[in-house]
Amino acid sequence: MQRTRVDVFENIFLVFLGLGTLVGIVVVAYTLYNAYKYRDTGEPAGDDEDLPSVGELPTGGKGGKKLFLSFGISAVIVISLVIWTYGMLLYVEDPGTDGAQDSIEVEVTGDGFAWFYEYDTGIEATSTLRVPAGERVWLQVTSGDVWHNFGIPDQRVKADAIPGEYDETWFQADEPGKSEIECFELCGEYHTSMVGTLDVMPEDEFDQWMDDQLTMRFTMVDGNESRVTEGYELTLEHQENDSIEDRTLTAEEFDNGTVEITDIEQAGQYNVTIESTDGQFETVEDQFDMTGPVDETYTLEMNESENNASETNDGGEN
Ligand SMILES: [Cu+2]
Repeated sequence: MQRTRVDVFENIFLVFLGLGTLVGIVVVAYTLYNAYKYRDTGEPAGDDEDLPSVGELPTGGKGGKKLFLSFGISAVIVISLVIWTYGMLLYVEDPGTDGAQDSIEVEVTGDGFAWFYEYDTGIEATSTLRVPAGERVWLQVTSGDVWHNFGIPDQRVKADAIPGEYDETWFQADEPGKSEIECFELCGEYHTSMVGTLDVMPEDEFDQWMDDQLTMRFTMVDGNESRVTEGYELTLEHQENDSIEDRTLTAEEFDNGTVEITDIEQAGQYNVTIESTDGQFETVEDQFDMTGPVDETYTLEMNESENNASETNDGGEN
C-alpha cells in the first residue's frame, strides 16, 4: 500500500476527530441525563438511597465500579491513540520501500531568499520544483546562508534548512497540479517573498521535461560563421563520473554542422575535445558545467600549417 504524508495526517486527524466527537457525545449525554434525573421537581427529596447530597463522597461498590470503568475506558483510548499515532509518525519518518515504487532525489538549498534545487541527474532549477506525480520525492534540505525552513503545506512537508546540515524528508503527490512553497523560518528582510511553486506533472510530461534538460547541442562553424560539416570528431567526457563512458561523435553524425544528443543521463562537468580528422583544424578543448540544456557553438580555426588547404565549408545555408 502506498501511503503519502497527506494520507497519514488525514487519517490521524479523522481518527482524533471521530473519537473526540464520540467521547464528547457520551460525556455530554451522561451529564444531561443526570441533570434531568436529579432535577429539582419542587417536591421535597424523599429517602432515595441513590440521591447524592452536596459534599458527599461516593460510597459502596456501585460508585467504585463506575469510577473504575470510566478510568479504564479513558486509559485504553488514550494509550491506544498514543501507540497508533506513534506508529503512523514512525512511518512518516521512514516509509522504507513500502510499495517499492520509483523515487527521485532532490537537493534543496535555501539561499538569499530563494529556493534552489538540484536533481539526482545533476539538473538544477530555481523556485519551481517540478516532480512526477505518483513517485516518491526524497528531499535533502540545506541552506547556503542563514536558517530557513522549507515547507510545502499542501504536501505536509516542512524541513529545517540549516547551513552545513542536511535534513531529509519526503513526499508523494498523486495528483498533478501546482501548490505553494514557502519559507517557515523568519530569515531576514525578504522572508515573505521567499516562495516557490511545486509543480506536480504527469509522469510522462516530467520525463519529457527532464529529457529536454538533459540535452546537448553542438554546432561547428568556421571563421566566417558558416557551418562546418566534415573533417572533425567530437569527444565528450564526464569529469567526475568514470562510469559514464566517453563518447565520440563523427562529423557524419552531425546534421549540417549541428548535433543534438538527447540521451544524456547525468549532467555535471564535461570536457569536450574537437579534433580534426584531416589535420585542417586546430584542436578545440572546452569544458562546461551542465545544469540544464547545453547549446554550444565552436569555431574551428584553420590549422596554420595547412593554410593552403582548400575550403571545406560546403554547408552553411545560414
Ligand atoms: Cu527563508
